[in-house]
Amino acid sequence: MSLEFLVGRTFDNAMLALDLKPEYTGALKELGFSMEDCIDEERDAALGNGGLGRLAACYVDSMACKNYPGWGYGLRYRYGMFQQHIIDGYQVEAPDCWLDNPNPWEFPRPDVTYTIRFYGHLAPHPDNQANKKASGSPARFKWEGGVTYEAMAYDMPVPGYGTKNVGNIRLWNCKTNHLFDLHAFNDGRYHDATGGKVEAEILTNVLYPNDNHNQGKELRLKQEYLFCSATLQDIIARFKATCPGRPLTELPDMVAIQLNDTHPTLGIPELQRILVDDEGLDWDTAWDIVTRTFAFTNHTILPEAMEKWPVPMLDRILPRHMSIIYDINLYFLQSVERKYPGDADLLRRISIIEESYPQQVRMAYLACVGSHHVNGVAQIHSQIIKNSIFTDFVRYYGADKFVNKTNGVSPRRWMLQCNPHMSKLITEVVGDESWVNELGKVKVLEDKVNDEDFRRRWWEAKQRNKERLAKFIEEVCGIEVSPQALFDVQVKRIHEYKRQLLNILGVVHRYIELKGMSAEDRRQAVKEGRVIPRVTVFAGKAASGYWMAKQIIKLINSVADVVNADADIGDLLKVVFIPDYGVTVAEHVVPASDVSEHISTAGTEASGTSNMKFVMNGGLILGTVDGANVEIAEAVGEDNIVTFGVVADEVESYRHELRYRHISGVGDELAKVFEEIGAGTFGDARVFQPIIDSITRGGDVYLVSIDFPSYIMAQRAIDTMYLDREAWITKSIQCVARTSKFSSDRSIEEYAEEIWNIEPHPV
Ligand code: DL6
Repeated sequence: MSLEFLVGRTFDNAMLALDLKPEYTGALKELGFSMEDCIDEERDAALGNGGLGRLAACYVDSMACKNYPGWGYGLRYRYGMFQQHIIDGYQVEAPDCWLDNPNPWEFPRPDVTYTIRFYGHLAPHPDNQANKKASGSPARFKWEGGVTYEAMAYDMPVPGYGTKNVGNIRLWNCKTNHLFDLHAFNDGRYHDATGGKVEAEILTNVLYPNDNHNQGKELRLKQEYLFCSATLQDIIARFKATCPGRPLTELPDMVAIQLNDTHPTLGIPELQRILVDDEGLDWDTAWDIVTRTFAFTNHTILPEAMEKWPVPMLDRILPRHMSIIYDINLYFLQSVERKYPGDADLLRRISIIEESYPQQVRMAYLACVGSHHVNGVAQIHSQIIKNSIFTDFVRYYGADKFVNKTNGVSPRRWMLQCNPHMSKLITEVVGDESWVNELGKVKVLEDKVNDEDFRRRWWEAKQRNKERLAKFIEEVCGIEVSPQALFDVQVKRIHEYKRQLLNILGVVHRYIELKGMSAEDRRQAVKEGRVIPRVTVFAGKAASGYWMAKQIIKLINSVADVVNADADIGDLLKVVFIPDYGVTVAEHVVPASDVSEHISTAGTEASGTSNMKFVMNGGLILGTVDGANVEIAEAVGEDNIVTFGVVADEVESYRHELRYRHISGVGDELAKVFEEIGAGTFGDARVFQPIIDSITRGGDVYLVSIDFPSYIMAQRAIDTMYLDREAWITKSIQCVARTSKFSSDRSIEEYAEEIWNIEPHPV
């Protein structure tokens, strides 16, 4: 269950999966069309913000390819992730009207429609007395009144590569069952006559554009519940249809539900409600079914991303669920109290209800209590959650409930589809295309590391990808870049913790150094390899309400304007911000990187997945000791990655020092950069002052000033490494040969075996 699926385009992926691309290309040619143009006509299905949504899409792909009987459930947003325009250097949002034309990749299922209730009141169930007397468990209720909407299913097929299995993403669309209020119409209240319809449509209208940030909006809560209720009703209906006569106590033997972060956590009280109120099971039997069915993936520890819903809001919109959550919490706390008698502080800390004003429901805790397993998404992250947000739960439940499932990405989309040149070479070495479903086979590339001809062709493949990206940059941004330069890219959501700021300040530092040389010095330095021509590429969206992130975009574009127009600098440094980053733009960028940056403050990035995509395409990583970078370093070897910066364990003490100003100043090199910005070199300095203040006066929460010197050194190390082209090619080949761990097939196999207890089931 995932509120986000960042699918991107389907056409190319489907042709490759069905091995139809050559025939289709030939047929289109006969008709006078080019396949590339045709592919470019498709709009991205952008039903997600970033890594979390793209991960869900990769996982459905892997389930299909590996023949696991699994579906994705999500919402069919009318407007997906907003389109980003850059105007005068600033991000400007426009709606993503991806459904304005009919979507050929979906099957409407009008027969699969469920009623979803909001508001209303609780009435005792007629069976209540008997039930309560018999079991002593909480009462059964009838939830009545309020408003009801209808959720209708749309299925998006996901064909598996090299198999007849087809995965499915079932997306819910909301409509009302009161299409027209004739009474209101007859009273002359024309607007009210269709008001219900309008409000219902609003529910699945728009994806909330927040990545790692919880806004706490009422409409979002309703979206989450609509999603959970429709999905749970559907799962029960499918269980009854496919296992006729079998009792619901067998549901966990037939069904496993994975919660993609806390967003679908209302599924837990919803299943309990269905089992107790609709199906008439007693509380304990129902709760046993629930806790054997759900498992929960945590994707972040950023406090601002933690979902909490105010009790009064939940109580008003979902009164039955609030009462169920109270009961879940009561039984949980009673059992904690039995294990650790008299520890009132533990009960306060571990309670699903936070005793703030107003009280809040801690969704991560509810997800943890209602699930049989909780997992993080990279080794370091899984360890961090055990030592931080879930530390009391680890003590209570024992460590076995808390596991790691390192993320992965689909080699179909992120190698075969986006990088045909490199894929062709791999296929040649492996002997066939089977590596696409069995990525371990790319290991044989190691045998080719000393093969002259292969090395030359490997380098050429990367060059062709860089040429393609250069052409794309010229078309989209109007900036000419040299494919001979080192391509250094950072493409991901714009967020202070991801530190695009560190990167652009590093670019300014480089610019100052270049400007400080005479023209002759520069020529000589290039000749001697002391200066490596560079193209620094940025792309990413900022949440529409995230002011600081939007200012960082403005800074990047302002620096780009000045640097790119500077005739002294020419091809030695170019800065590009590609607008409207999404899956399709990523497919252009990922195969073309020499270096990609994954430079979050240590301990803040749960995993990252683009880091995996870049290494799989023969690009080196410049990264901090964070998220999946750690495991990538282990896999490719310390020589094939450049790391820098403080480690996670040190972050808190640096923050403390910075907060209380025990560390003064920001270091000479960063001070020079701030002076240059302050002098107005990149436009009105007042615009950028708040960014500088966030470091010099705001406590520098993300430790930009602390990591800046080591970042500059790491960038120098990369320049030196790139000079030695032969060594670089070796590293690039080894990166690809050693990345099989990061296939989403491996992740899915782990989920299947260790959490879901399911086996492949080929059609
Ligand atoms: O697990 C997928 C992805 C990770 O790779 C990123 O490191 C992490 O930031 C992201 N988390 C979120 C959390 N959003 N919420 N809530 O997007 O998940």
